[in-house]
Amino acid sequence: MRIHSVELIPLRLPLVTPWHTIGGELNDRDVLLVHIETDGADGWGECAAFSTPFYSPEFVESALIVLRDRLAPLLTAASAVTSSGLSELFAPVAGHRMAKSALEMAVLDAELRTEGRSFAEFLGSERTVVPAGVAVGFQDSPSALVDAVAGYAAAGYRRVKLKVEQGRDLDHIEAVREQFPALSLQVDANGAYGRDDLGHLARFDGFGLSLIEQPLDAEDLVGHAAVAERLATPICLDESLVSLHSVETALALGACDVVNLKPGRVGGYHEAKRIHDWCVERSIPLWCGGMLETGLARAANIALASLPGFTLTGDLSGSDRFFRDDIITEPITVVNGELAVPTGAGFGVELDLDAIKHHRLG
Ligand code: NPG
Repeated sequence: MRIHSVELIPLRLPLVTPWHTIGGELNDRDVLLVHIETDGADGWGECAAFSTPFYSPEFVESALIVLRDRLAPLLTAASAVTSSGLSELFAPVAGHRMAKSALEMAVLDAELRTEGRSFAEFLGSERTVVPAGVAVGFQDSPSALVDAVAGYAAAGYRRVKLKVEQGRDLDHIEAVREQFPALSLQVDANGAYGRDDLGHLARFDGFGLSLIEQPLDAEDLVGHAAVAERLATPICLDESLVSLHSVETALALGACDVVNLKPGRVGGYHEAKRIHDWCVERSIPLWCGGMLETGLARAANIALASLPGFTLTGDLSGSDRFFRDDIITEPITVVNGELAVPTGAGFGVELDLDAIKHHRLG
């Protein structure tokens, strides 16, 4: 297919409640959308980067520059583009995986809409629903955390992930576990601990957690191997895994037992599918991570998570978890603890152009 134009649309979407995380508090989700016009259907993509580089080196403005000045020109200059050929087309640009993933999404959406196929069908998925899981940000006290978890449990969420760091961990997890003895519970440290904290982390083993996510720095695979050796609770990596190669390396070193797969972080859905297939062959449990996506990437992630290798519940919640006013026309809703896999062409959601106009930055 030929790409006629690439439009970059920065948005600021207010969050339903502030999100307290490593490195601060978010009141809004700044997000960059990509809209392409082709000789077939239009396509839409979404960049996972946040407004500041607190989670990964990329951020909205860096992605905007890379997309505008580096990636989009490669795309519009090519005489024939396929989503599966983009990693080669984008090879002159090192890194910037979230920016690349946003453009890949738009091309994939356009391809599938042109063919009238859904993303789930393209992936070869057979499930019609996936379980809904929720991530809960830091709360001021264990009791506030228990209240927040109670709300999500009542809304039907099948598993809950808590953020943890030194000083906001043992008593917070304990309070939730005491109140919800049977809840499927996991924790995410976003690299908040160090190699000296192994003894402290070992105390997490008493809470019946399904996993501990990214306890140490993203680059410290050797340290993670030591944590995995010491703890009975499975270790999952997030920030450390940026490609199939890094997944292979982490597994080879014994740095993790479980993979959190985020398409934006690994450069797109094609690489995500390769990682999925590699993990399935080796029986490595996978789940789909979340980046406070709008309904667009959320819909795509739900389809991805319907593949058989996703044996654990992901950070996949309804639109109302984060946004009062999402940018898709039909919100994504949790029904009986599950989310429906979209069946429409492309990612299967329609963009609300008025909402996009309303929230557009600049
Ligand atoms: O459900 O979309 C969601 C959010 C899940 O916690 C979540 N994402 O580290 O996995 C993470 C995390 C995150 C949130 C990272 C905000 C960075 C910023």
